[in-house]
Amino acid sequence: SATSEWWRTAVIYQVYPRSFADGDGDGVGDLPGITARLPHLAALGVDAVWLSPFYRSPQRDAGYDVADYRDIDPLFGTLADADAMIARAHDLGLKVVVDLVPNHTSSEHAWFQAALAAAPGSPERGRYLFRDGRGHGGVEPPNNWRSVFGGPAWTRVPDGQWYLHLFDSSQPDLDWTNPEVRAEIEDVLRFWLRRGVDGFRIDVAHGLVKEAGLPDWFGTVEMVSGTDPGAPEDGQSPAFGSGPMFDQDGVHEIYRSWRAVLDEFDAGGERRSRALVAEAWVEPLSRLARYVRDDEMQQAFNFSFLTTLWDAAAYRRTITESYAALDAVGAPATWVLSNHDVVRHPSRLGLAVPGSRPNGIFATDPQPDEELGLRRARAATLFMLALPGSAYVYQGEELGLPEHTSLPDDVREDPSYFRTLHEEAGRDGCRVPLPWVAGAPGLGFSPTGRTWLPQPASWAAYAADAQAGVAGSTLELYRAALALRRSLALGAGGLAWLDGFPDDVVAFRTAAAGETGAVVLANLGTTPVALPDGATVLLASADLPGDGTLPADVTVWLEA
Ligand code: TEU
Repeated sequence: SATSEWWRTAVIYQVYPRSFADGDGDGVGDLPGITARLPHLAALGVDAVWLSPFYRSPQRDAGYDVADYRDIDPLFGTLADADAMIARAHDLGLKVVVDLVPNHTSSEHAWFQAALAAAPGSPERGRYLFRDGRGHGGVEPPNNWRSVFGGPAWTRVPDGQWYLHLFDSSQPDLDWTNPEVRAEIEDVLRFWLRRGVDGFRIDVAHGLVKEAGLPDWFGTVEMVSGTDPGAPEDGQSPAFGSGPMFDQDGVHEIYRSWRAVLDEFDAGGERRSRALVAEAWVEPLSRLARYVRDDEMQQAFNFSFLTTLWDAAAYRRTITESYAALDAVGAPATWVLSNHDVVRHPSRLGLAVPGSRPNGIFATDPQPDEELGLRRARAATLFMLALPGSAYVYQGEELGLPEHTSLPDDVREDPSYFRTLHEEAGRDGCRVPLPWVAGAPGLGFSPTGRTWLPQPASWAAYAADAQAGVAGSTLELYRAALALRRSLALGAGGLAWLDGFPDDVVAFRTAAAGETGAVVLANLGTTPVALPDGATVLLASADLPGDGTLPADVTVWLEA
C-alpha cells in the first residue's frame, strides 16, 4: 500500500556515530550515546535516522572500511547496544536506516587477510580484484586508474600481484562478478533486516561493477574530492562517476536481487516498507534515476544542491531538472544539503562565490562569512524542506553548525586529506563532535568532556540547550519547519512555479492532492522584494522587517 512507502516523503536524519554523542566518556561517540539522545530527534520531528557505519573496523576511513559486517566496533558498543538503539528508535516512531559498504572491505577483513596469505589465482584472491602488473617484472600497476582519495588505485603485495582500491589502500575492492561475494552481502542484508532495520544506505552504489578487462581510462574529469597533485595528465580520478570503474550497467542486476531480499521480509507485513537509498555520484540526473526503480532502490541521493550557485535561476534549473529525471521513473526526489563528506552548507554558502565547488573550501580560500552563511543556510533549508519528496538532514545542521575550518593537521584523521597533500579542507571539519550543552566541558558531547576532534570556541552559542525554546534559533526553525511540513503534507505535494515575482526570487506553490499546501518564496538576490498583498506568513528563515518586504537571503512559507 502507498501508506507503507514512508520513504517517499521522509525527512531522514544522518547520525555520524563517532560525533553524535558519547556515552562512555572516551571522546568518541557511540551507540549508547545515540540511544540516549534519540528523544532529540523525535522532538525535532524527523521520520527516520540513518547511521553511518558502526561495524567492526580499524577506522582507517572512519568505519567505511568494514572488517566484520556482522559485529559492532568496540568503539561504538556491542550488538546488544545496536538492538537497544533500534528498539528505542522504533518506540519513538523513528525508522532506522543503516549504512552498507559493499564496494570494498577493510584490508583487515578475514577475506582480505586470507587473500594475502593465499597464492595468485586462488579462490581467496578471487573475491577481490588482484591482477598482475604491467611492464618488465610487473612493476607497473595493471592500469592507469587513480584512487578517489588520490594516488594510484593499485597497491602491490609481496608476491608481486596488485589489488584494486578505488579509495584508500586499506579498502580493497570486492569482485562483484564472484557469486560468493554476492551471496555474502545478501546474507549481511538479512542479518540486519532480522535485527529490525528499515533500510540501507548503499555506499558507492555506482562502483561495484567494473568494466570487464579493467581498461585504462583517458576521460577528462574534475575530481569531486579535490585535486590530486600526483595524477599524471592521462591518468584520471574516477570521482565524478563515469569511466570504466563507475555506473556500469551490471550494478542494476545486483540491486534487483537486494530488493528481492528486502521483499522477503516485507512479504508478511507492510509490503515495500523497507528501503534502499543509493549513494551514487552519477551524472546526469537521468543516469542517477536508473537506480530508483520499482524493483531496485527507492531513493538515490540527489547531490545537485551541493554544487548549485547561490542564484535563483540556478536553483530553478536544478529543481526542474531533478523532477523531470525522477518523475520519468515515478521516483521521489531525495534532497541533500550536507553530509559527512562535504563542507557544511552554512560555510559553503558563506564563501565569496557560494556553490562554486562541490566540496567547498580549499586551504587557500578566504574564511567563509559565518553570519551570512548561516542566514543563507536557513533560507536554503526552508526551501529544501518545502520541496516534494524526501530530504536528508546531516547531524548538527539543525543547530546551524559551520564547518571547522582551522583544524590542526595533527588531530585530523581523514585519509583523503592526507592523500591530496592538504590542498583542500578535507572532511574532518564537518565531522566535529556535536555541542549539546553550552556550559559543559566538551559542550556536553561526552560525560568526561573529551572530544576526538576539538570544537571551535564559537560553538557554545550553537549548543542544543542554548537554542531549545529560544524563538528564532536555528533549532526552533527546524522544529517548526518539520512540524508544518508534516501538517501541510508538503513532502507529498506537486510543485508549481509561480509567475509574477522578480527573477531573483525562487517562487513556487506546493500542495498534495486535496491539501492547501503552501507558497514558498526565497529571495536569492541582494535587495528586498515585496511580499504579495495580504500574504500570511507561516514561517520565515529570518526576522522579517514588518514592512511587507522579503529581505535578501530569506525564505518564507506563506499560507496558500
Ligand atoms: O563516499 C563515496 C565517494 O565517492 C566520496 O569519496 C566522495 O566523492 C568524497 O568523499 C567527497 O569528498 C563514500 C562515503 O560517503 C565516504 O565517507 C567514504 O570515504 C567512501 O564512500 C569510501 O567508502
